[in-house]
Amino acid sequence: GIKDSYNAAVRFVDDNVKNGNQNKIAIACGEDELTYQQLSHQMNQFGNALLDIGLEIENRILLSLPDSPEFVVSFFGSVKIGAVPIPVNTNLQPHDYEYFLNHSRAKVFVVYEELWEELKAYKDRFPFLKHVIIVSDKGSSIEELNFHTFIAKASHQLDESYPTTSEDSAFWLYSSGSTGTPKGVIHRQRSMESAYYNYAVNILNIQSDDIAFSASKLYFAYGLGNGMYFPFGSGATAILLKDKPTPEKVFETIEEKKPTIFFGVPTLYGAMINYVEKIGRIPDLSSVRVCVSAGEALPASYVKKWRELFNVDILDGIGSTEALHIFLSNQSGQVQPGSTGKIVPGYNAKIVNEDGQTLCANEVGDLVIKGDSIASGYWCNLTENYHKFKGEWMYTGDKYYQDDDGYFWYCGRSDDMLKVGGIWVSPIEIESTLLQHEDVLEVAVVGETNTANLVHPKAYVILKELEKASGELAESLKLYVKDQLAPYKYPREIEFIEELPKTATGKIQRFKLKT
Ligand code: 3SK
Repeated sequence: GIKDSYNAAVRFVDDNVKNGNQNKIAIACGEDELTYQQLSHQMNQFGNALLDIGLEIENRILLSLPDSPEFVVSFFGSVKIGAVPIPVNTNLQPHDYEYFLNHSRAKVFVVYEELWEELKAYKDRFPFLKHVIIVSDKGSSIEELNFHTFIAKASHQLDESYPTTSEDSAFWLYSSGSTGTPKGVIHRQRSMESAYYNYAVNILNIQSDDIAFSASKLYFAYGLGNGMYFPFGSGATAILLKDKPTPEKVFETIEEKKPTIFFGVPTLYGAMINYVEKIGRIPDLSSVRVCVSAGEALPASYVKKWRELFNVDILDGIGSTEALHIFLSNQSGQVQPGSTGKIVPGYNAKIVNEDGQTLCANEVGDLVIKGDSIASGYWCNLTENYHKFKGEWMYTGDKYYQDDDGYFWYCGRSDDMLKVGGIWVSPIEIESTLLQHEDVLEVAVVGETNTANLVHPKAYVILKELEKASGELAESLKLYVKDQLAPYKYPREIEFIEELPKTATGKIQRFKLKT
């Protein structure tokens, strides 16, 4: 028989039903609420419906859905039968989805209607895709593909003994690389349990009466834990927000739904602080016992201001898609503003030099970590696997030092990647887009830090005809990128220059452009 039988959908959904939480609200999303019992039924229906169309263990399913019950049902319905869901960003360009569908060879695509309306013209370019399941708010006219029609006829009983083990692939997430082609990060059935225990239990002390609200979307590794398997792990409630998390919408949701744990990223905390100053009223955050930030380093000024406004700590931490969730974090009562805190119990960390030797306190080097939530590897990418995973240790790609008290201090990336609003952005992808513009001869993109210490992409551009340089052209170059890439990637600043710093072999020295 199969040793170590384990299924994450059974653990995070069905076990709540078995343990007496069946009538508890698992998901609150706008007006909709789903109990654990209802979630389990719909998850089983989705799993059965997949089996009905011939899906098998290890088949991949791409998900591009807003935060919603349908996201959770599709995710765990797939995991339950051993199929592998791959949540992806909902705001990308057709060529990005073409890449995901073809690189993963997903057989099923669960997608919201407006996006499919845009993508269906390119259907011929997705040779592996066999079934498209549409989630529609409007009641889609394409009956046979409608999500709710798809699951309606299926049974809500699904045998729990489906033969997955803790080592089986459970889901993938795509992580952007500096070459611009995202890597498929493979996570195992047991990864969520490990990240849940290490961070949500050890750091947040999450309990069944907690209500979790993540402004970061479920398709990010950060949001997936915050808004789904952290609350489910302890039988708590997840609040899901379908819309864009503007400061106004986020405050409105907090005041209405009264979460006890709130998760955001530094740019959102900054925007929320500005919003409060603008409206001249302090929103009621008294339900929130702890706030969390990750994605990029949280400016110390935000931690202090937030405490003044709302009398609650923001715990800053750092994680990665490959580690699945946060592995360095501040802890309640021991917040060290500006630092990323200490190692999360359950992980090990060390700072090493180029030869892999451990460095002493206060010396800057590469942060490497180990722990059970770390991915089993990248899909079909031997070279990147060699660089990232060395035995049990994973290279985070971040430069750090650890002070005498054990706190970790972030010193930048080991590569040229930028984090903008918590999302990785490849300078090379922006550069290749700008290079397609008829007026652009050469270009280099770097991260520019603003007064609050947050990063945005800035492009240094050499024009074919120098005299064309103008504010108007700069604006039209920004729009040019916005039209071709996901909108968050456009350069917020453009500077026209006459020469780029280069090595003797002609490589652009981006670090020399950083101010
Ligand atoms: O960016 C981060 O710090 C992060 C945190 C948790 C999970 C995933 C990521 C990328």
